[in-house]
Amino acid sequence: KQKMSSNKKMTYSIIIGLVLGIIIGSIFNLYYDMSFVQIVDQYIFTVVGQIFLNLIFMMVVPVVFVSIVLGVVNVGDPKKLGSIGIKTIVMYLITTAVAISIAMTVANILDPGVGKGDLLNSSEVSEYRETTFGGETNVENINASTQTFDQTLISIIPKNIIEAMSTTNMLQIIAFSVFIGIAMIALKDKIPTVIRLFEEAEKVIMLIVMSIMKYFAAIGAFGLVATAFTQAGFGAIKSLGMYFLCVLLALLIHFCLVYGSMVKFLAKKSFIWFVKGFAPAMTVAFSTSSSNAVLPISLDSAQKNLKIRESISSFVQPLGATINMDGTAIMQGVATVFIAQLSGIDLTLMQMITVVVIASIASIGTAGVPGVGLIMLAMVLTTIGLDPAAIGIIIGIDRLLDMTRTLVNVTGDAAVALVIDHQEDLKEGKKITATR
Ligand code: DAS
Repeated sequence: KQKMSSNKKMTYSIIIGLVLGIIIGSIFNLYYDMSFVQIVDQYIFTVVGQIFLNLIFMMVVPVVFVSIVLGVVNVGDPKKLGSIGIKTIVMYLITTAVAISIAMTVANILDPGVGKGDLLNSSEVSEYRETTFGGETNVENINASTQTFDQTLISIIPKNIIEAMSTTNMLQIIAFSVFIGIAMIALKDKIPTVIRLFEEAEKVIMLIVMSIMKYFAAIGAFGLVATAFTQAGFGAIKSLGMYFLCVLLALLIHFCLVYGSMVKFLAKKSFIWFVKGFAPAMTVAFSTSSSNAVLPISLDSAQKNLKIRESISSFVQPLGATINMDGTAIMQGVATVFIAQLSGIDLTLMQMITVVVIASIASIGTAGVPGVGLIMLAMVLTTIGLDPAAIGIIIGIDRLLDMTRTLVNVTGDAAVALVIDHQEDLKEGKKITATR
């Protein structure tokens, strides 16, 4: 009997951990007022989940730094790197704009917010206005919490790389790694030891990542999901059922339609093969709700299972973890229409186009950490004159939606990497196999 690959075993064990976490978390949510439930949640679920999260966050900066330097060195030519970079960013912006358009279309058809205007008077809205905006929601303090486009551009170049690494400022770490990689290309023959050092460092780092996955991922995923469902549960979803469904439906349509077509028609691969190959990363993205945290596993799944060149995967995916968030854009598209409907406002086409542009640009500046999508949503809402305090209504179930949209965020990065890798195959005239 063919020995099940350790990769598959790990994925199945994570999925079992997730399912158990959802079931037990939902049951515990029904008895949340019992001190036993709160003790288990605080001292078992949360501890186990946070240890796992910290373990993989611990590896993010080393993985991103070493793999991008090596990725750039392997591309070998700054001009080619430039063309890969441009192609990547263009595809990221297009898929994000398509994602928001799908989201707003779904929301305009299903009308999740029509007739629910009373939600705007709920206590969550006033609480959110108090805690997040200090009482009044004016544009100044929104922009203070989110970078404008020019600030995002300037802040790509780090003033201090140690500070960039200590704050996991992904765009700055990527920029620094690219500079190092380009310098190493220029000095290639003179620095064989440094190149060997990076190659061996990557082996050490990836062994740690895969060991964390092998021994901790299942229990960690269980803990993270169990605590999320214990605390959020399905109670909050009741009055927001249509909103919740709209986001999930839009995510599913985008995942199958857009990524399905990219994989099938642009990368000439089977979509099922793609989903199976990237499943380990999807399960960890779902558990951690953080594109950054899942990066090491995303790179490993893309390179080992999807056979994407390291030089492409290790450049395209870290970039995508930060600037490409289709899932987040989908939540923002649905939430904007939902909140407009709560306020009895029919968005004009111009306003919708503004949302598409703003949310696409806003997604460039956001780091891939839990809950960041809501912060950007405040800026999108303000830009089209909606009250950002209304976010208080959807924050209760956002943790559950964050899991699904982060899964879509990282899958979108892998789909783009697969397409660009296929284009490299064509350039090198490599034999095209339907599925590897
Ligand atoms: N959790 C974010 C991510 O890591 C997405 C979001 O908050 O919308 O991609």
